[in-house]
Amino acid sequence: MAFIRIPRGWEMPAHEATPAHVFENRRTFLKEMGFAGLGLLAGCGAQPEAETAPERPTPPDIAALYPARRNPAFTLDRKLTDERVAASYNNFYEFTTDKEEVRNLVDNFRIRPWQLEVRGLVEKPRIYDVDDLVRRLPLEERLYRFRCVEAWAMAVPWTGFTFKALIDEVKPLSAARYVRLVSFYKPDQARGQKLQKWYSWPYYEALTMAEASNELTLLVTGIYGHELPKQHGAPIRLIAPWKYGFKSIKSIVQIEFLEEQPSTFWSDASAEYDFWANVDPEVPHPRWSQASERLIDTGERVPTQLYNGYAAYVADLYKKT
Ligand SMILES: Nc1nc2c(c(=O)[nH]1)N[C@H]1C(S)=C(S)[C@@H](COP(=O)(O)O)O[C@H]1N2
Ligand SMILES: [Mo]
Repeated sequence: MAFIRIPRGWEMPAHEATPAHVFENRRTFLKEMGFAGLGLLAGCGAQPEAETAPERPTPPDIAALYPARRNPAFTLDRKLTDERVAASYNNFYEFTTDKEEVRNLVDNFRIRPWQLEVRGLVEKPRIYDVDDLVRRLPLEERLYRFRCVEAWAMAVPWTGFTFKALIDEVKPLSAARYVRLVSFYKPDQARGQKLQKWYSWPYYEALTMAEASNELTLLVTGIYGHELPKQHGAPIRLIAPWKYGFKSIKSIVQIEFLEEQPSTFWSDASAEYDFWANVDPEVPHPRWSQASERLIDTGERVPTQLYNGYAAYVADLYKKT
Protein backbone atom coordinates (compact mmCIF):
# COMPACT_ATOMS: atom_id res chain seq x y z
CA MET A 1 0.00 0.00 0.00
CA ALA A 2 2.49 2.55 -1.20
CA PHE A 3 -0.16 5.24 -1.09
CA ILE A 4 -0.13 5.57 2.64
CA ARG A 5 1.19 8.84 3.99
CA ILE A 6 2.43 8.23 7.47
CA PRO A 7 1.44 11.01 9.85
CA ARG A 8 4.42 12.45 11.69
CA GLY A 9 2.71 12.19 15.03
CA TRP A 10 2.56 8.48 14.56
CA GLU A 11 6.03 8.10 13.15
CA MET A 12 7.91 9.70 16.05
CA PRO A 13 6.96 7.42 18.94
CA ALA A 14 7.74 4.38 16.84
CA HIS A 15 11.29 5.69 16.48
CA GLU A 16 11.92 6.80 20.01
CA ALA A 17 10.28 4.41 22.37
CA THR A 18 11.76 0.95 22.65
CA PRO A 19 8.83 -0.90 21.18
CA ALA A 20 7.37 -3.75 23.17
CA HIS A 21 7.73 -6.02 20.18
CA VAL A 22 11.54 -5.82 20.34
CA PHE A 23 11.42 -7.47 23.73
CA GLU A 24 8.68 -9.78 22.59
CA ASN A 25 10.71 -10.89 19.68
CA ARG A 26 13.85 -11.48 21.68
CA ARG A 27 11.89 -13.58 24.12
CA THR A 28 10.44 -15.63 21.30
CA PHE A 29 13.86 -16.06 19.80
CA LEU A 30 15.39 -17.22 23.06
CA LYS A 31 12.57 -19.66 23.45
CA GLU A 32 13.15 -20.97 19.95
CA MET A 33 16.77 -21.48 20.84
CA GLY A 34 15.76 -23.38 23.94
CA PHE A 35 17.49 -20.88 26.22
CA ALA A 36 14.43 -19.17 27.67
CA GLY A 37 15.06 -17.98 31.19
CA LEU A 38 18.61 -19.34 31.33
CA GLY A 39 20.34 -16.17 30.22
CA LEU A 40 22.98 -18.21 28.41
CA LEU A 41 23.34 -15.61 25.70
CA ALA A 42 23.77 -12.69 28.06
CA GLY A 43 26.95 -10.76 27.38
CA CYS A 44 27.75 -12.85 24.35
CA GLY A 45 28.26 -10.44 21.50
CA ALA A 46 28.42 -13.03 18.75
CA GLN A 47 25.46 -13.65 16.45
CA PRO A 48 23.67 -16.73 17.73
CA GLU A 49 24.31 -19.50 15.26
CA ALA A 50 20.73 -20.21 14.24
CA GLU A 51 20.41 -16.69 12.83
CA THR A 52 23.15 -17.25 10.28
CA ALA A 53 22.86 -20.98 9.73
CA PRO A 54 21.96 -22.02 6.21
CA GLU A 55 18.33 -22.70 5.59
CA ARG A 56 17.17 -26.28 5.85
CA PRO A 57 15.80 -27.71 2.62
CA THR A 58 12.21 -28.90 2.40
CA PRO A 59 12.00 -32.41 3.90
CA PRO A 60 10.92 -34.88 1.20
CA ASP A 61 7.85 -35.99 3.16
CA ILE A 62 6.69 -32.36 3.32
CA ALA A 63 7.22 -31.81 -0.41
CA ALA A 64 5.20 -34.97 -1.01
CA LEU A 65 2.13 -33.43 0.68
CA TYR A 66 1.63 -31.17 -2.36
CA PRO A 67 -0.49 -30.94 -4.37
CA ALA A 68 -3.10 -31.63 -1.72
CA ARG A 69 -6.56 -32.94 -2.50
CA ARG A 70 -8.73 -30.17 -3.93
CA ASN A 71 -11.88 -29.44 -1.92
CA PRO A 72 -14.64 -29.34 -4.58
CA ALA A 73 -16.80 -27.09 -2.41
CA PHE A 74 -14.59 -24.12 -3.30
CA THR A 75 -14.61 -23.48 -7.01
CA LEU A 76 -14.75 -20.15 -8.83
CA ASP A 77 -16.65 -18.04 -11.32
CA ARG A 78 -13.42 -16.82 -12.89
CA LYS A 79 -10.15 -18.20 -14.23
CA LEU A 80 -7.21 -18.75 -11.93
CA THR A 81 -4.63 -15.97 -12.05
CA ASP A 82 -1.46 -16.74 -13.94
CA GLU A 83 0.92 -18.17 -11.33
CA ARG A 84 3.89 -16.08 -12.40
CA VAL A 85 1.90 -12.87 -12.17
CA ALA A 86 0.65 -13.75 -8.68
CA ALA A 87 4.22 -14.53 -7.57
CA SER A 88 5.63 -11.25 -8.87
CA TYR A 89 3.00 -8.80 -7.61
CA ASN A 90 3.10 -8.97 -3.83
CA ASN A 91 2.40 -6.79 -0.86
CA PHE A 92 4.98 -7.70 1.77
CA TYR A 93 6.17 -4.48 3.38
CA GLU A 94 8.75 -6.29 5.52
CA PHE A 95 10.80 -6.35 2.29
CA THR A 96 9.66 -3.40 0.18
CA THR A 97 6.57 -1.46 -0.81
CA ASP A 98 7.39 -2.18 -4.47
CA LYS A 99 5.12 -5.11 -5.34
CA GLU A 100 7.20 -6.23 -8.30
CA GLU A 101 10.44 -6.26 -6.29
CA VAL A 102 9.37 -8.37 -3.30
CA ARG A 103 10.27 -11.66 -4.93
CA ASN A 104 13.81 -10.39 -5.61
CA LEU A 105 14.43 -9.47 -1.97
CA VAL A 106 13.41 -12.62 -0.12
CA ASP A 107 16.41 -14.89 -0.78
CA ASN A 108 17.98 -14.29 2.64
CA PHE A 109 14.70 -14.70 4.48
CA ARG A 110 15.01 -18.05 6.26
CA ILE A 111 11.77 -19.96 6.71
CA ARG A 112 12.95 -23.35 7.99
CA PRO A 113 12.98 -24.26 10.80
CA TRP A 114 10.03 -22.04 11.78
CA GLN A 115 8.19 -22.00 15.04
CA LEU A 116 4.66 -20.86 15.68
CA GLU A 117 3.73 -20.02 19.24
CA VAL A 118 0.12 -20.31 20.38
CA ARG A 119 -0.56 -18.58 23.65
CA GLY A 120 -3.03 -16.59 25.71
CA LEU A 121 -6.48 -17.80 26.70
CA VAL A 122 -6.14 -21.44 25.70
CA GLU A 123 -6.01 -24.68 27.65
CA LYS A 124 -3.03 -25.90 25.70
CA PRO A 125 -0.55 -23.16 24.86
CA ARG A 126 2.41 -24.51 22.92
CA ILE A 127 5.11 -23.86 20.40
CA TYR A 128 4.67 -25.74 17.14
CA ASP A 129 7.22 -26.49 14.49
CA VAL A 130 5.40 -25.62 11.26
CA ASP A 131 6.61 -28.77 9.48
CA ASP A 132 5.15 -30.90 12.30
CA LEU A 133 1.85 -29.05 12.08
CA VAL A 134 1.63 -29.55 8.34
CA ARG A 135 2.38 -33.26 8.74
CA ARG A 136 -0.46 -33.69 11.22
CA LEU A 137 -3.31 -31.39 10.20
CA PRO A 138 -5.37 -32.20 7.09
CA LEU A 139 -4.11 -30.21 4.10
CA GLU A 140 -6.54 -29.34 1.32
CA GLU A 141 -6.53 -27.13 -1.74
CA ARG A 142 -9.21 -24.48 -2.31
CA LEU A 143 -9.75 -22.01 -5.11
CA TYR A 144 -10.43 -18.59 -3.59
CA ARG A 145 -10.89 -15.07 -4.84
CA PHE A 146 -8.46 -12.62 -3.23
CA ARG A 147 -9.10 -8.87 -3.07
CA CYS A 148 -6.61 -6.20 -1.97
CA VAL A 149 -7.96 -2.95 -0.53
CA GLU A 150 -6.04 -1.21 -3.34
CA ALA A 151 -8.67 -2.64 -5.76
CA TRP A 152 -6.60 -5.32 -7.44
CA ALA A 153 -7.70 -8.91 -7.31
CA MET A 154 -6.61 -12.43 -8.15
CA ALA A 155 -7.95 -15.97 -7.91
CA VAL A 156 -5.55 -18.65 -6.66
CA PRO A 157 -5.42 -22.23 -5.40
CA TRP A 158 -4.28 -22.07 -1.78
CA THR A 159 -3.22 -25.15 0.18
CA GLY A 160 -3.62 -25.23 3.93
CA PHE A 161 -5.72 -26.40 6.83
CA THR A 162 -8.61 -24.62 8.50
CA PHE A 163 -7.76 -22.24 11.34
CA LYS A 164 -10.53 -24.11 13.16
CA ALA A 165 -8.46 -27.31 13.12
CA LEU A 166 -5.72 -25.54 15.06
CA ILE A 167 -8.19 -23.78 17.37
CA ASP A 168 -9.77 -27.13 18.28
CA GLU A 169 -6.36 -28.49 19.17
CA VAL A 170 -5.37 -25.70 21.57
CA LYS A 171 -8.83 -25.46 23.19
CA PRO A 172 -9.59 -21.77 23.76
CA LEU A 173 -11.01 -20.81 27.15
CA SER A 174 -14.55 -19.42 27.15
CA ALA A 175 -13.15 -15.95 27.87
CA ALA A 176 -11.34 -15.88 24.49
CA ARG A 177 -13.14 -13.55 22.09
CA TYR A 178 -10.37 -12.46 19.70
CA VAL A 179 -7.29 -13.92 18.14
CA ARG A 180 -4.25 -11.83 17.38
CA LEU A 181 -1.63 -12.96 14.85
CA VAL A 182 1.91 -11.63 14.65
CA SER A 183 4.49 -11.84 11.86
CA PHE A 184 8.25 -12.21 12.23
CA TYR A 185 10.71 -9.49 13.18
CA LYS A 186 14.03 -10.10 11.41
CA PRO A 187 15.42 -6.80 10.14
CA ASP A 188 18.65 -8.51 9.11
CA GLN A 189 16.70 -10.70 6.71
CA ALA A 190 13.93 -8.30 5.72
CA ARG A 191 15.35 -5.01 4.51
CA GLY A 192 11.99 -3.21 4.66
CA GLN A 193 11.94 -3.68 8.43
CA LYS A 194 15.34 -2.03 8.64
CA LEU A 195 14.74 0.78 6.13
CA GLN A 196 11.11 1.64 6.96
CA LYS A 197 11.40 2.17 10.67
CA TRP A 198 8.21 4.25 10.82
CA TYR A 199 6.09 1.10 10.62
CA SER A 200 5.34 -0.65 13.89
CA TRP A 201 7.04 -3.98 13.13
CA PRO A 202 6.32 -6.76 13.42
CA TYR A 203 3.09 -6.76 11.35
CA TYR A 204 0.09 -7.84 13.43
CA GLU A 205 -3.54 -8.59 12.65
CA ALA A 206 -6.59 -9.94 14.45
CA LEU A 207 -9.96 -11.62 13.97
CA THR A 208 -12.90 -12.37 16.22
CA MET A 209 -13.15 -15.97 17.38
CA ALA A 210 -16.17 -16.43 15.11
CA GLU A 211 -14.19 -15.15 12.11
CA ALA A 212 -11.18 -17.30 12.92
CA SER A 213 -13.40 -20.38 13.33
CA ASN A 214 -15.33 -19.75 10.12
CA GLU A 215 -15.19 -22.54 7.58
CA LEU A 216 -13.48 -20.21 5.07
CA THR A 217 -10.57 -19.17 7.25
CA LEU A 218 -7.37 -20.99 6.38
CA LEU A 219 -3.83 -21.20 7.62
CA VAL A 220 -2.05 -21.52 4.31
CA THR A 221 1.27 -23.24 3.60
CA GLY A 222 1.00 -23.74 -0.15
CA ILE A 223 -0.17 -22.24 -3.44
CA TYR A 224 -0.53 -23.64 -6.97
CA GLY A 225 0.11 -27.17 -5.73
CA HIS A 226 3.44 -26.58 -3.96
CA GLU A 227 4.81 -24.91 -0.84
CA LEU A 228 4.33 -21.15 -0.58
CA PRO A 229 7.13 -19.18 -2.19
CA LYS A 230 8.59 -16.72 0.31
CA GLN A 231 6.98 -13.69 -1.33
CA HIS A 232 3.52 -15.14 -0.66
CA GLY A 233 4.18 -15.36 3.09
CA ALA A 234 5.99 -18.64 3.69
CA PRO A 235 6.00 -20.78 5.67
CA ILE A 236 2.52 -20.10 7.06
CA ARG A 237 0.00 -17.30 6.52
CA LEU A 238 -3.64 -16.54 7.07
CA ILE A 239 -6.28 -16.38 4.32
CA ALA A 240 -9.66 -14.81 5.13
CA PRO A 241 -11.01 -14.38 1.59
CA TRP A 242 -14.01 -12.16 2.42
CA LYS A 243 -11.77 -9.46 3.87
CA TYR A 244 -9.35 -7.07 2.23
CA GLY A 245 -5.95 -8.66 1.68
CA PHE A 246 -4.16 -6.83 4.48
CA LYS A 247 -6.03 -8.97 7.02
CA SER A 248 -4.38 -12.09 5.55
CA ILE A 249 -1.16 -11.77 7.50
CA LYS A 250 1.95 -13.50 6.16
CA SER A 251 4.76 -15.47 7.81
CA ILE A 252 3.09 -15.86 11.20
CA VAL A 253 5.17 -16.56 14.33
CA GLN A 254 2.57 -16.10 17.04
CA ILE A 255 -1.15 -16.56 17.59
CA GLU A 256 -2.64 -15.23 20.82
CA PHE A 257 -6.15 -15.68 22.19
CA LEU A 258 -7.50 -12.58 23.93
CA GLU A 259 -10.55 -11.23 25.68
CA GLU A 260 -10.33 -7.64 24.37
CA GLN A 261 -10.27 -6.54 20.74
CA PRO A 262 -6.66 -5.79 19.81
CA SER A 263 -5.61 -3.11 17.35
CA THR A 264 -4.05 -4.03 14.00
CA PHE A 265 -0.99 -2.91 12.05
CA TRP A 266 -3.03 -0.94 9.49
CA SER A 267 -5.66 0.43 11.84
CA ASP A 268 -2.85 1.77 14.03
CA ALA A 269 -1.08 3.24 10.99
CA SER A 270 -4.05 5.05 9.48
CA ALA A 271 -7.70 5.87 10.17
CA GLU A 272 -8.40 4.72 6.59
CA TYR A 273 -8.28 1.07 7.69
CA ASP A 274 -10.57 -0.47 10.26
CA PHE A 275 -10.53 -3.70 12.21
CA TRP A 276 -13.24 -5.33 10.08
CA ALA A 277 -12.04 -4.64 6.53
CA ASN A 278 -14.81 -6.70 4.95
CA VAL A 279 -14.92 -6.39 1.16
CA ASP A 280 -17.87 -4.14 0.28
CA PRO A 281 -18.43 -2.48 -3.12
CA GLU A 282 -20.61 0.19 -1.53
CA VAL A 283 -18.13 1.46 1.03
CA PRO A 284 -15.48 3.44 -0.81
CA HIS A 285 -11.97 3.87 0.50
CA PRO A 286 -11.55 7.54 1.50
CA ARG A 287 -9.46 8.02 -1.65
CA TRP A 288 -11.00 5.66 -4.23
CA SER A 289 -14.07 3.63 -5.11
CA GLN A 290 -14.32 -0.04 -4.18
CA ALA A 291 -17.10 -0.71 -6.70
CA SER A 292 -14.84 -2.59 -9.11
CA GLU A 293 -11.50 -4.38 -9.08
CA ARG A 294 -8.67 -5.05 -11.54
CA LEU A 295 -7.54 -8.62 -12.22
CA ILE A 296 -3.75 -8.52 -12.00
CA ASP A 297 -2.97 -10.83 -14.90
CA THR A 298 -5.46 -9.73 -17.58
CA GLY A 299 -6.05 -6.15 -16.45
CA GLU A 300 -9.78 -6.74 -16.80
CA ARG A 301 -12.10 -4.76 -14.49
CA VAL A 302 -14.88 -6.69 -12.78
CA PRO A 303 -17.50 -5.65 -10.23
CA THR A 304 -16.57 -6.05 -6.58
CA GLN A 305 -18.83 -8.48 -4.73
CA LEU A 306 -20.08 -8.02 -1.18
CA TYR A 307 -17.81 -10.05 1.13
CA ASN A 308 -15.82 -10.80 -2.02
CA GLY A 309 -18.52 -13.25 -3.08
CA TYR A 310 -18.55 -15.15 0.23
CA ALA A 311 -21.75 -13.72 1.76
CA ALA A 312 -23.28 -17.19 2.10
CA TYR A 313 -20.48 -18.13 4.49
CA VAL A 314 -20.03 -14.94 6.48
CA ALA A 315 -22.99 -12.55 6.25
CA ASP A 316 -24.43 -13.99 9.46
CA LEU A 317 -21.33 -12.92 11.35
CA TYR A 318 -22.20 -9.28 10.77
CA LYS A 319 -25.98 -9.25 11.31
CA LYS A 320 -27.00 -6.51 13.70
CA THR A 321 -28.77 -8.04 16.70
N1 LIG B 1 3.31 -9.78 7.21
C1 LIG B 1 2.64 -9.19 6.21
N2 LIG B 1 1.50 -9.74 5.79
C2 LIG B 1 0.80 -9.17 4.78
C3 LIG B 1 1.26 -7.97 4.16
C4 LIG B 1 2.49 -7.42 4.62
O1 LIG B 1 2.97 -6.38 4.13
N3 LIG B 1 3.15 -8.07 5.63
N4 LIG B 1 0.52 -7.39 3.16
C5 LIG B 1 -0.91 -7.72 3.10
C6 LIG B 1 -1.58 -7.25 1.90
S1 LIG B 1 -1.92 -5.58 1.82
C7 LIG B 1 -1.96 -8.10 0.89
S2 LIG B 1 -2.87 -7.54 -0.43
C8 LIG B 1 -1.57 -9.52 0.91
C9 LIG B 1 -0.81 -9.87 -0.36
O2 LIG B 1 -0.59 -11.26 -0.46
P1 LIG B 1 0.18 -11.86 -1.74
O3 LIG B 1 1.43 -11.07 -1.93
O4 LIG B 1 0.41 -13.28 -1.42
O5 LIG B 1 -0.75 -11.66 -2.90
O6 LIG B 1 -0.76 -9.87 2.03
C10 LIG B 1 -1.13 -9.24 3.25
N5 LIG B 1 -0.34 -9.77 4.34
MO1 LIG C 1 -3.50 -5.42 0.23
